[in-house]
Amino acid sequence: MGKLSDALAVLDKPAVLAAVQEGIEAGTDPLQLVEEARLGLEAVGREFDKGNYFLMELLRAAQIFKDAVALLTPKIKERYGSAASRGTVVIGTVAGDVHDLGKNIVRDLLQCNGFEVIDLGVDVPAARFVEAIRQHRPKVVGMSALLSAAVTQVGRTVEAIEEAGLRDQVRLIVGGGIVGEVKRNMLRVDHATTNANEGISVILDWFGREQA
Ligand code: B12
Repeated sequence: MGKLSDALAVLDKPAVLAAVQEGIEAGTDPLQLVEEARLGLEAVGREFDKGNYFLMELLRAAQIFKDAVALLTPKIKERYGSAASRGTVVIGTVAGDVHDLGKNIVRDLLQCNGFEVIDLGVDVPAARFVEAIRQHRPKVVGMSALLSAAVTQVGRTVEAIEEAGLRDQVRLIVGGGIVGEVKRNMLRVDHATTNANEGISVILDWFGREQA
């Protein structure tokens, strides 16, 4: 791990922000800095798993990550911003799950790439996804889920979209920590990834192919 992820792993906010600033000044790709910070959060998760950290530490880590991302967002916009209007994507964290740091990064990156993003927030019930598809007619629906328990909710959301007769109008993409479970459970989604960049490029590809 690098300086940035190490500092986040020990919840040293001044060192995290200094490492981000240093990276910005050195011209490092802001998304690479986000990824490094994400690795730091992963380390925090491992400590939580082992019982060395508690909820307080998770919350503190999340806040430090947010502060780091706040410094990086203008740089991401500068580097990746696009004026093109490509269409609409609906995104949300599924019911029962309130993790949103990853979802927010994907939302910002989609906006940078010229998409209109309808962000449904966290703990989003299946019916709310269905309602948003009817209302906004997106080509793509993104679901974020980090809790293993949330895999059922991803399945329920897919079923609700199918039952509403809307499945052939949208492509479904899932991101977050439960991607492995989504694949193992063979949920009927079009793509699953733990990598925001891969997700964006798959979505760009879907929009490109449909416009061609
Ligand atoms: C920060 C954090 C929290 C914060 C969340 C703050 C917030 N606003 O999001 C708080 C403190 C609230 C929290 C709470 C809990 N947490 Co928590 N948390 C984490 C932690 C440390 C980091 C997650 C994170 O934000 N990572 C950084 C982001 C950037 O990464 P990401 O989400 O993976 O997103 C990237 C990609 O996956 C992708 N992506 C994400 N979404 C999407 C969507 C689309 C469409 C696409 C294309 C891509 C994409 O792009 C992102 C950028 O690359 C993880 C540890 C870990 N290994 O993940 C545990 C973790 C997820 N939490 C865990 C647990 C158990 C909990 C709690 C149940 C704890 C408790 N006892 O209360 C609660 C659950 C609350 C709930 N109902 O949801 C477990 C889950 C275990 C499991 N498999 O079920 C983990 C893995 C920790 C652990 N090792 O035990 N948590």
